[in-house]
Amino acid sequence: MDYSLLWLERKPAGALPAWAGRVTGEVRSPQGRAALRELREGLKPSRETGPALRLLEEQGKGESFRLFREGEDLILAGPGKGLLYGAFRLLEKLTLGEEILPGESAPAYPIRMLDHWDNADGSIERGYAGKSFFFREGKPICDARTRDYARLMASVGLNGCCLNNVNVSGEALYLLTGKYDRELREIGETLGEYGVSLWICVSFAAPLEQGGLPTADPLDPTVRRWWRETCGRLFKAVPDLAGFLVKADSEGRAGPHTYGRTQAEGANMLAEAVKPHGGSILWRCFVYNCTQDWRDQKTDRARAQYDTFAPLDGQFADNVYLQIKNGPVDFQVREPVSPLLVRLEKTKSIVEFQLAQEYTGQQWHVCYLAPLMKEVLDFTGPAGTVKDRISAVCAVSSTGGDFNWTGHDLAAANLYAFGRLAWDPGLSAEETVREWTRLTYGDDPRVTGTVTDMLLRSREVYERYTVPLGIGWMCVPGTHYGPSPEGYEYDRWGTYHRATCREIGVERGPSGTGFSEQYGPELGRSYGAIETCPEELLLFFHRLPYAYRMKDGRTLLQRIYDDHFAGCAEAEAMAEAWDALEGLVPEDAFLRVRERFREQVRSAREWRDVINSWLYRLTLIPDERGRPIYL
Ligand code: GCV
Repeated sequence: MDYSLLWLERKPAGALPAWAGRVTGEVRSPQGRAALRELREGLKPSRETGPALRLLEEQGKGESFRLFREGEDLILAGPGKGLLYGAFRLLEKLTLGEEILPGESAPAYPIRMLDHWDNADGSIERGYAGKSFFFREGKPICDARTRDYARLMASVGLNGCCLNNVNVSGEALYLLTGKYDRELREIGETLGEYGVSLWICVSFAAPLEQGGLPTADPLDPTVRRWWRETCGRLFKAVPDLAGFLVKADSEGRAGPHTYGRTQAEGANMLAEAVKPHGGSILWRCFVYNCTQDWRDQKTDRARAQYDTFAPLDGQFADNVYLQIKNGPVDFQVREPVSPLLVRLEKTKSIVEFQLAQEYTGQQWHVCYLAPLMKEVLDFTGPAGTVKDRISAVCAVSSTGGDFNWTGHDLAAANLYAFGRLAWDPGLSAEETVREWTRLTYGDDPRVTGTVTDMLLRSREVYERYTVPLGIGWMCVPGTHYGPSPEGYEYDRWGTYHRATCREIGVERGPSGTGFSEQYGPELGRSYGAIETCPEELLLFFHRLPYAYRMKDGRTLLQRIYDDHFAGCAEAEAMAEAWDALEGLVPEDAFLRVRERFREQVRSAREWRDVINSWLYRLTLIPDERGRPIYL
């Protein structure tokens, strides 16, 4: 096989419970049958009589499962999808050697999906793991990998897949028009067997671009009819289609604003068209001015999504989900939680994480994202905690056609953790990383200890040698890899740190852009005052002189210098720790990861030297410890 099965490679071994010797069940649904198949393949039952694992398929569309004992038998009960999730959970627990306890499990959210930014030509926007396995030469494809992808998804409880890039272009524009119905139906059925629904991205301008109409105005009756008829045909031809994901009025794409309409008018028009088919609309909130003049100090990109969408709360149809990136700007290694996630009272929302490590090392650097996801899910704002307020979760996928799916072997931990947290946001980042490490590399404590430790520290290490204290955006424009402290500074994207020889940062408190006030009075006050703002976000919220004293007495500049030295040294130490695992993990994995660490260390040193020397040249304030800081 030209790809691995990641955490599904390991199967239960050793002394299994008596019931594992026989697996029976009357299952009707495709997912129920898949559950039975997975259990038989995983447990290799050898008896015809005696204690058994029995599957009981119940009516209904739910996703929960129950486990209970009847004499010597273990019963796994639930609707088809529930059986599937239960089967994978059971196999995983047996592989980990954990006790199987009676109980019930249900997912926290009905939609738990991956958004693929795959293009029809086989490239992947911000893809760091090879070519698309969904598209080849301009066409969607369905093959054995599609099925194995679905198995991997189901094994961690994920149930949705959006096939194509939100920036819909090329042949992907015709996914809507009937040209690829057969391929979409096939992909939908294959994913559906494992409980994964199919979504596609559509262009808001489709009536104009594909439909030949003179406009895409959402209030125009001919446009509305076009969408209704297009959906009528498409949903019939592709029965597993769950709906559309839409990037509108964003980074140059058309949307309702193009026609002087609101975001609600745009989203609701599509919602009306998909509703008769049980479909939903995932409407992205990534709407901001991407043609800003850097001299304009009033416009603050961080404010944009809240300012656009909060006033529309209550105006969206019930099959619209507002899709909100985890932070107010764009997937930086450290941002505050998007205030919109804790603001909407009457509108469904879906949080969007980015497993594709666009700004977090592009799957060359190790950066375990579960701590970031937990920080977001557990964040409490004036209207409650994110995990209780959202209705769904999604993540930009990190997968591609590479052997290991995620470019960096250790980046698979992010995919795993996302699935587990989407099912149960109460889990901890530690629990998920320990599970993943043991499932992937076995139980040698030297391996599990090293790998879990480095993964748990990796985000902060990355943050330290790149952009500490919430400053963000010092990466190379376009590629977003490697340092370029002023790369985005005089550009149009609204991503400024406004560093001079005296000060650095954007003032987002009440005396500045007022962004902090979007968090309501209490939190707003805390973020808005320098003394109470969490230090890790200090330069996100405040503009400060380099001589500002941090809580530990160091100056701001010294802290930035120190972070770069420390982060880089930690990256070097992580690489050495990995080297010490030679012979303890499979050789091919060892070599792949070692190659990645070499690049991470090279890049970390570059970050350290470029950022520190740029600051030194700007300020002429030397490092108090006299370390070499200029190239
Ligand atoms: C898919 C950032 C990325 C773009 C991406 C965009 C988005 O700007 O750099 O590649 O486009 O976010 O999330 O829509």
